[in-house]
Amino acid sequence: MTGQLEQLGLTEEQIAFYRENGFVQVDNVLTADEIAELTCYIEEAMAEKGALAFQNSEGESRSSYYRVLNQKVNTWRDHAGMARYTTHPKLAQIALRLSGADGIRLFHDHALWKMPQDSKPTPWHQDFVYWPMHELGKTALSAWIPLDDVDESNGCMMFIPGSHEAGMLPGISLSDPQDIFEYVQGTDLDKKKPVMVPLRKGSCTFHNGLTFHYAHANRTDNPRRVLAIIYFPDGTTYNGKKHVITDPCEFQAGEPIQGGLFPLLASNQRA
Ligand SMILES: O=C(O)CCC(=O)C(=O)O
Repeated sequence: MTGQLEQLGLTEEQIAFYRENGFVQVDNVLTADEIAELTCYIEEAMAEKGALAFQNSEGESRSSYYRVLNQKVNTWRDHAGMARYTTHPKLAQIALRLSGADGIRLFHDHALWKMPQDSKPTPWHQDFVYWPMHELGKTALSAWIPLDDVDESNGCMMFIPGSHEAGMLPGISLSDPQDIFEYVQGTDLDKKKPVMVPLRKGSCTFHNGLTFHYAHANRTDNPRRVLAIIYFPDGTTYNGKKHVITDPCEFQAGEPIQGGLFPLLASNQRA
């Protein structure tokens, strides 16, 4: 087991840290060559028309959402190079180990650009509340992979340690945010100090879908470019909620989210 973890560049301590705090930093997860190739691919994907996008630069450049994020979803379905990185076995294996699930499926990827000038922070929020998943999915998690070095000046992330234990709180509007801390007033979480995680390119963070997280505004002259990949435990069922990723599949509530659009990327059977 330790040998397998070593190959992934992961330690038992990192797994324990993730389980306790709901996030973890993993250094050197991709090589410099991989980052260079991925950067080329993701730039192509962002420039393509037709990929499923929540927001893009056409006609929405002044929208309040765009000041937080310029986002393109499921780049992997339209770009074979992106598919290689979104389904990268090392990333999926790390997600499997951190989550403790028996198998891990892809929910979706998204390119997350925080544009320069007039940039707003990504407010404190949880992710799971937006995902159309039943309970089992509560170990669902994201890999957040910057393609540029990130720090406080261009949109690195912050996390509240242990906040994944708070359970699911109401959703937060990213463009007109409520204060998530209002929901945990008087609890220990209210007093927990955020942990800022600057990263060198090639490194990444993983965070649980319930962990409170935030990203600084981008005060530099260049876009902050990130590939985020969302994974969920095999066997997770659809909860019937409308969602841009699952709506076209016409799942019935209670059905497992599975099939070729949600591929099994890693499992204990295949490890
Ligand atoms: O990149 C950002 O600004 C926010 C990312 C985020 O909220 C996420 O990956 O869940």
